[in-house]
Amino acid sequence: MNKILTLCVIVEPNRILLGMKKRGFGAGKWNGFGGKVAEGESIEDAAKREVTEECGLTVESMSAAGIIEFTFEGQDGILEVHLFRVERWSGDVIESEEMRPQWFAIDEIPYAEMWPDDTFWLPAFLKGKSCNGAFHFAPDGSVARQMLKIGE
Ligand code: 6OG
Repeated sequence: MNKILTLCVIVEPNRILLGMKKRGFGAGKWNGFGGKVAEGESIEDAAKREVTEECGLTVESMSAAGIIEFTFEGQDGILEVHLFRVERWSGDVIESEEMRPQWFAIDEIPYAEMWPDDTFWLPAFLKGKSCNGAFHFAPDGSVARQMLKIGE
């Protein structure tokens, strides 16, 4: 079964806000903020809700930046992750039960402690491009196959 998720990346010209996932799927990795879309909720509303829940900020403006599908060897189902670029926000960054947020300089992104797909699409995303694609993970957690279309 397909699951629809969101992933919001909060960016400034020279830095990016990531969160260290403290528990659950992807624990121990830095990532953007996001999660599952609840029943009856729009994908945009879900994205904004997760940003507030996970790092305390209120999204003031964001734009859709592509969809990436993730599959895992030996497992049924697809994770359909909707990417958003958060351009304006308000409030203060607050650590949550799920995430420990931290700003990183654009040239110091901790790729070695992130999902391995990020090295493929995040550099283009940070240049303002849209990223659509699919990643298939091997049982050891590496990317076995990938397809990526970088847009405007
Ligand atoms: P919860 O399970 O906490 O939402 N996510 C991924 N992000 C990247 N960069 N790569 C992946 O490769 C991912 N799989 C899931 C989507 C999980 C959060 O993690 C993202 C959500 O923001 C497999 O509700």
